Amino acid sequence: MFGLMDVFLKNDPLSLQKDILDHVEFTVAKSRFNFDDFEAYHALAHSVRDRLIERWHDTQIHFNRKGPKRLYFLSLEFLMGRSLSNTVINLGVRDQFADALSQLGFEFEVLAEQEGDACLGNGGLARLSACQMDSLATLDYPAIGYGLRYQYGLFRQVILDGFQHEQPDYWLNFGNPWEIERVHITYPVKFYGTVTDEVLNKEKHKVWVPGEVVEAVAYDNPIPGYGTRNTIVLRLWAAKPSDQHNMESYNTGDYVDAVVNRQRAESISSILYPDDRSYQGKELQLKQRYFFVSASVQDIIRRFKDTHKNFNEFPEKVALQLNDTHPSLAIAEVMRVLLDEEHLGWNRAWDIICKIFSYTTHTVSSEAMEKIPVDLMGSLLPRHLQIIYDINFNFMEKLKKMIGLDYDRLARMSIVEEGAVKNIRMANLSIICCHTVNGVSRLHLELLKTKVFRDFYELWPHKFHYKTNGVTQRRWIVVSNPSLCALISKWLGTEAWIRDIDLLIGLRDHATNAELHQEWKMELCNDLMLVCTIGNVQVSLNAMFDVHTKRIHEYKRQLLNILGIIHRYDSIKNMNKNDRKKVVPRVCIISGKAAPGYEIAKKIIKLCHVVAEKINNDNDIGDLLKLVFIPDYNVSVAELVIPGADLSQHLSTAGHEASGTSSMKFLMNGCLLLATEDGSTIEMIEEVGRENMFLFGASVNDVPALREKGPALKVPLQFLRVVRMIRDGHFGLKDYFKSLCDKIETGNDYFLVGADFASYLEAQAAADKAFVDEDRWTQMSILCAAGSGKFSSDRTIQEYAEKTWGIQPCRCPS
Ligand code: DL6
Repeated sequence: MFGLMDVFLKNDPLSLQKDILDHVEFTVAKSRFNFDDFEAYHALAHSVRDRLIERWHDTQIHFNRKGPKRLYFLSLEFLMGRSLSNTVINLGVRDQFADALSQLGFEFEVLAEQEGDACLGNGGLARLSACQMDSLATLDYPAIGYGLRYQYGLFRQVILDGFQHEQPDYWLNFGNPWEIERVHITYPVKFYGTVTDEVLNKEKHKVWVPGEVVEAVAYDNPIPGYGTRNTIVLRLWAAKPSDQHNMESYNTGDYVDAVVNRQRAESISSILYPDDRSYQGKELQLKQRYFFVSASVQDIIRRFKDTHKNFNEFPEKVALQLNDTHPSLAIAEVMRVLLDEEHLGWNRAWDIICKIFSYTTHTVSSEAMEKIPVDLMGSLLPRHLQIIYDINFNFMEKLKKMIGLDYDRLARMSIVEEGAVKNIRMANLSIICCHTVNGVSRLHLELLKTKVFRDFYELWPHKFHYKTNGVTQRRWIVVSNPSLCALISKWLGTEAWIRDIDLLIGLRDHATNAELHQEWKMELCNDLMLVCTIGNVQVSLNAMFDVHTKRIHEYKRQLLNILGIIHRYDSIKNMNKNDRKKVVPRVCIISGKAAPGYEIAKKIIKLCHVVAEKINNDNDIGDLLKLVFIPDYNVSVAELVIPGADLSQHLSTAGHEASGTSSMKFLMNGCLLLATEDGSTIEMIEEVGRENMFLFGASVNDVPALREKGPALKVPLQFLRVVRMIRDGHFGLKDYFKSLCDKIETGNDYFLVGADFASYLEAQAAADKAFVDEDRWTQMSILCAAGSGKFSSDRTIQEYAEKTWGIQPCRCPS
């Protein structure tokens, strides 16, 4: 008999080869004597998955035995990227699999390239969720992630003649070996209908009679921890037609229409909305949110009730984290279940709500906060609207007693926004019902306290906290930069930093060591992968690789970068031969997607292309300057680009980036940062020292005064000159770019591109100067990596676990 934790699956070369070939034969259904790379990848992925499932089952059994408090992490977006390399590294079987494959005549890295990216998210928030899942597993926390299994992930960006076009990402086309469909784990999700009163045991209860029911089916994606047997799960919901409802239409004889209508249910989980900052209040978008929330809440309550007879212990066993307001309907849903299905009564239900929910906001502006039109909510979720009104009524009554009849403030703090269109403010709902509200950097919390949520902060200062974001070193060093990983382990004398990132600080002791410098420089020169990614633009390997990758947004100021590049080009053109010899060759790389409806962002992409066309084809300047736009930025592209970057740019207008996480990945990889003092950059200055960064621009305190100056704001001549070049058609399409230039005209320049231009050029000049001093640059680079430990998601998650969720590690025996 096997006992718990006995390992079924062996990892010796013969066992692994047999497993892979078995999967070729029986899962992929190809002959084991004849299969290609793609088929080999699938067989390999299934062999790895078997090992994941084994550990996941053991972890579940262990959690069930121990019965710890669990974290339920609700997020509408997870940007997971590829799974294979990360999984084998976390399971500790990468080399074993690579050996087994090589004996079968395949190369691990080649097969890994066969995998497509899982892009079930837009940007920062979504990739953060993926990093946090990795840390939750690694740190042995009993957690489950919940989200939506979109059939179409974030659109693919295709560039045609320099313009962005969007194409659907039907990522499941070739199957997804990393998920397990749980046909038996399904829940009905209700929409529309009416609410009636019913008397049960002499008490009045509300009964929601739905107009439509859709089935939620679970797809489980196991997430392995590193250096532990613990494997947790990301459970994604897919919509399927339900058999519970609409039988009427079959009976009326319209069979074909009835089937077609059923199929429509699947559209709920079909597409990820591609806007990263705006909620459009569309019916389908609201349906998606409620669909994933309702299925998750049913799953959570079912799990709790498996082992508990009543709800007394619910807050001791359940922590629910809202990743921004997208899942905030969960508040009304748990309340509804406790009131209408469990019949707990308002006071008990409310007491539970206030103890279990926490909320993290990822936004800095009040305008970007999510609002749902009351009419829409009332028609789709009639019972939830009633509950939200009741929560609001109670809150308003309490508030009046606390602050008096200050009607302006009461109106601002109300969950219901009055106006031509009445809205439900999801952020207000979240703050009122959650025990903790977290920002994602120290500066972000300051902005929440003083601006965005000021009224609430003054009422409940104890609720407001911050947990500076972090990223996982497993993905962003170990997987994506194996040579740097080996170098760090060699110099620290241990691989323990992969689980205990604080050890990275030990690199400081060697920051001036000539031998390390030599090896580190070799590592920094390792730009080949990046060069391959660039494609057909010829570049010099001696150049500085200067990278700016993130969603295209006015506040992220890719425009400032492009204007700086035009200035550099113009300056080189006007230099004599001798001066040109002193120029540091640059390869400028920009990459990122613009939201499909964001016209100005799309113009920025086109501008980048026309400028690149001009510069890259100008033989007069040769290798001194190149500009490349890498299309379709995603996690896999980031894994190639980040290790090869020398300098990375983070140019947000101060006060606009809640945290920023790509900067953390670059920093860990020893890439120097050219940045404004915004979001988490401020904390990076404390960790690595101002002298090891290239900082520029207005501080968050300067920004309002600069904006107020309007047309009187001074901008440098160089700025006027480069804008004039675009206006005059130096790069073509002058009419097309007119609106872009108008946006940065003095008096109109909300994001202060002109105001920060001189200081930006100074920081760029400082970067050039530092780059030619190889020893200085190398030392700065080592110190950046050494000081990056704070920005691991392990630290973030530990802070959340201890200070917000109140959960403990629960380690599965090995
Ligand atoms: O917290 C993760 C990430 C931050 O690092 C970025 O600064 C912030 O812009 C981003 N926000 C979003 C917007 N989503 N919403 N809501 O992705 O979050």
